[in-house]
Amino acid sequence: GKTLTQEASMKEADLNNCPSVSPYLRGQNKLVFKPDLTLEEVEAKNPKVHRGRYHPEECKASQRVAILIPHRNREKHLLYLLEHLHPFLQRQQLDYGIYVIHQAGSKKFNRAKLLNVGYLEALKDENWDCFIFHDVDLVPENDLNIYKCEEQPKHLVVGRNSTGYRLRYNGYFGGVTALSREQFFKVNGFSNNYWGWGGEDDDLRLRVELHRMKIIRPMPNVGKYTMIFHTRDRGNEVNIERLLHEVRLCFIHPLLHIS
Ligand code: UD2
Ligand code: MN
Repeated sequence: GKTLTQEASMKEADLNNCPSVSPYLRGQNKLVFKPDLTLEEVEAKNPKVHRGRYHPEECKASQRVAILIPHRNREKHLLYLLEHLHPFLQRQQLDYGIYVIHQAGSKKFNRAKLLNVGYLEALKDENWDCFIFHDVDLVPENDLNIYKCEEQPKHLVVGRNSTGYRLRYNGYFGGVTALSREQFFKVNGFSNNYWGWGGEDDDLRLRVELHRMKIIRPMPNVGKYTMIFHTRDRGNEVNIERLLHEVRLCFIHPLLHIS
């Protein structure tokens, strides 16, 4: 006879591909943040998620997507994000896993390094096709903002509530980005050298440009996020060296420009 896993994988092989547009999408969604939300409630609402992973039962997803969330001391934000992201990703019929990469201790925060660690660790579980690098405090408002990778690196945050939903500046690449396994490998990931707040997102953009890739974005009415209010965290003070790193990079590579 066949083993259970063989049977399961045969079943999966029989499935049709998921449609190019999921029938469950709703578009713009009004977000509500309940002050007394608990993890148990979020778990109860997502019975088909196991250890942060889910895949549609009715069809075969086109990409396996890992969501990587850098984290320290933002428990409430994490809860709100998980509450919204699980149903959001399921409506998109994705085969996905959510990873929270936690920085222990109280030394300077290093978002970029955490995301590099997440990429390498997640690949030990599964040969993920696509990686979404995701701030803990950004909740997507519109499920037409598809959490899949494209031919070019994708910046998903066109606008946030706090900045009037406009692109912060030309070349802005922070918040939530989608790079395929190959794209992220090609640019050699993030720099590990940005300790504290700022610069690592612009550095990644420069890496992308150096490899002659072009950043794409969803339509402004689709790439909308609510950033849950916060002040600057202790241990993530502004990194005054951040501009120095970039100027150095642009000096070595005159093709680049800082914007
Ligand atoms: C902006 C970018 C962010 C990053 C950062 C500079 C947007 C929307 N986001 O975020 O992607 O480039 O500037 O570093 O433009 N975090 C913790 N605990 C901490 C500190 C940070 O969990 O103590 C994580 C968390 O996922 C957070 C992210 O790091 O969302 C970015 O930190 P932030 O939210 O304080 O910075 P912000 O909003 O200026
Ligand atoms: Mn933030």
